Amino acid sequence: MKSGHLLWLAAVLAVGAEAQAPAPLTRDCGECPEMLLIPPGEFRMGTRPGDPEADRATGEVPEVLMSLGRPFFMAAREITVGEFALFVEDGGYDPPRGCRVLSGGQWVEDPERSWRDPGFALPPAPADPVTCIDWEDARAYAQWLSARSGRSFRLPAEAEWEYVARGGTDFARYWGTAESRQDQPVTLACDYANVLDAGSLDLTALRLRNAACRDGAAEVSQAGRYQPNAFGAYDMIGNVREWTQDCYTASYSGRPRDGRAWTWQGGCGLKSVRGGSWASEPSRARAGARDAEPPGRRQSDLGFRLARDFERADAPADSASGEADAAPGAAAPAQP
Ligand SMILES: [Ca+2]
Repeated sequence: MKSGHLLWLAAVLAVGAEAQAPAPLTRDCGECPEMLLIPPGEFRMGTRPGDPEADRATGEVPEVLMSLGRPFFMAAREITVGEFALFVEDGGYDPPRGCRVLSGGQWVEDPERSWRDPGFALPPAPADPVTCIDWEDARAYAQWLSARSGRSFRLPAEAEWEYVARGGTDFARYWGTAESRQDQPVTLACDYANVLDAGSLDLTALRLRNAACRDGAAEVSQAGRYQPNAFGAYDMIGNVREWTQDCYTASYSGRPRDGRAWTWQGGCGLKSVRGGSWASEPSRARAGARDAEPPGRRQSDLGFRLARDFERADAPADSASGEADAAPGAAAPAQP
C-alpha cells in the first residue's frame, strides 16, 4: 500500500470517523477488484426501536455499539460476471446449474439457470454483478483470488458490511433521511441504488411496494452505475443482495463487538445476507435490514463483494518491521 494511504488513514483517525471522506482505492492484482481502505471506528449496528421500518423479527433491534479497531479493505463494487468468469476459466471450478429466479412474481427453482444465464431479459453483461452464486462459490472465488494475488481475500463480516454501508451516517440509507419512509416517495433511492423501482413492476410482476422513482434498471444493473456513499462504496444498497461471512441468528445478543464475523463450529444453517436487491421493497433496502439464506442458495438477486484484512504487507517497507500486523496506531506515524 502506498504511504499516502497511511497518511490519509492517520488524518481520518485524527478527526474521527464522522468526518467521512472517500477512502483511497487500491488494487492488489490485475484481476482483483478495486478495494477501499476503510478506517477503523465505532458505529451503532442495527436499528432504533422507534424506527417505523425496524424489523424486530430479524434482531436488528436494539442497536449494539460496535468498535472496529483496525482498518480493513472492502471492495468498492460487487463482484462482476466478468471477474467471476476469469475465476471459472482459470480455477477449474464452475458452479452447477440450478438457480432460483423470478417467474410470474414468484421465486422458483429453475434447473437450467446459472450465473451465466440467470434468466434476465438481457444476457448478463461482464460489468453486471454476478448472481446465482452460493456461499461456497463466493468463498471459492475469494480463495482463488487470494492465491493469485498473495493477499487474503474473504467475504465481509456482517458488522464490516454495515459499517461500510452506513458510510459514516446513522441513517437508514446512506443518501440521507429525506423521503426514506416506505409510505413516502423515495426519489433519492434511484440516484444511489438499483432498487425495486416504478419501472420494474411490469417485468418482475412482484406485488411489493416499490420506490416511487425510476432507476432505469428492472433487473440487475452494471456494478457502480449509481452514486457511491461517502466511503466511495457503490451498490451497498440494492442491485444484488450480498453474502457475508456470518452465521445468521435473529439477535445481536452475544455477537463480537469488534467487527469480527460471528460464526460457530459445525457450520450454520443460515448465513447473513445484506443490502437488498433490484427485487427488494424499500423496507428491505436499508443499511440495517437483515436477511438470511441457507449457504447453498443460488438466486438471481444474490451475489457478493469481497473484503480483506489490513495486513503487514500493506504497510510501507519502512514501517513493516515493527509490531505484528500494522495496527492503525502503529501505522499512523509512518513517513511518506
Ligand atoms: Ca431498479
